[in-house]
Amino acid sequence: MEITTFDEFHKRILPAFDQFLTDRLTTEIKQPTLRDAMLYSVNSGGKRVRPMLLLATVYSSGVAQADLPKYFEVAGAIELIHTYSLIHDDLPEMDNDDYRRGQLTSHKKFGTGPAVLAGDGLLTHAFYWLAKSELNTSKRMAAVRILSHNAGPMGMVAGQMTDITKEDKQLNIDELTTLHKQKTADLITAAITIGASCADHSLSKNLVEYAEKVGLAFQLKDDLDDADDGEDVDKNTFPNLIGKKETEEKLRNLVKDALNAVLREEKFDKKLLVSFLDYFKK
Ligand code: GRG
Repeated sequence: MEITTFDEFHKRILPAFDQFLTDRLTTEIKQPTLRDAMLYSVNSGGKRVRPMLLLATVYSSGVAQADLPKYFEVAGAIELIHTYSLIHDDLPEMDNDDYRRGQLTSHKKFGTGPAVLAGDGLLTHAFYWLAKSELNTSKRMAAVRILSHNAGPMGMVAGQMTDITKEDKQLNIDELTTLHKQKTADLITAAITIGASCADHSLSKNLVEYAEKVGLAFQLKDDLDDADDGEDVDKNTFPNLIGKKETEEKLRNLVKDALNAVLREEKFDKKLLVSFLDYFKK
């Protein structure tokens, strides 16, 4: 039966994907403290938005549901990178958070050294999974190239560096947009573009535009949610820079642009990526 909404897709695919993550990390990581720390953060209640976007893009490109497990290593690699970035972001020398997703952060549970190493392990292991995946060589190389470009010093790591070094300086709109694009949007863009390229969908300007708009919208929604909770009062965020109302307007425009971009995409079933946009209305 065809899956027509992102929520339904998430519900149907997630159990097997979660099992895959746990089984593979449990069998592959032999060092017990490292294994425990890596599994603790991977299984601490993340929404799995990035891997599900990757798999939804694969499915929307015409791959059958039964064949999606062939893409679990690639989708898993994105989740490992995302998890490492959160562990390191929470460290005392970065954001210094005690809790994430309602649970103790990695360094609070295991200590700072083990938390750094759990992050290092997840980052490196992501590329092991990409290299070992069932996809053909050119698809694997494309995935390695896109992920290292968007998650590394040309993408997410650069954004994080700007974030921690410009903490005391008020950034202007362009600087803040670049920071958010790198820190948050680039990994989300990678999920969608890797999904398309793995599924032989010719990567168009439209899909890249959808991915970039969704990536930035993701950060704006997170900033608005945190502002509602009274967090981030003196941080570089859009609500602090341009106000809540204007940030909401900006978010609506990003979602509208993302919708228009994906609707222009040819030879692609648009239903799942259109319905993902409901995420920004919640
Ligand atoms: C340490 C190199 C390095 C990078 C850290 C991602 C990041 C860069 C920092 C996190 C800061 C943050 C909370 C940004 C807001 C957007 C975002 C990435 C939210 C968390 O993503 P979700 O909502 O998280 O997908 P879950 O918990 O569902 O996995």
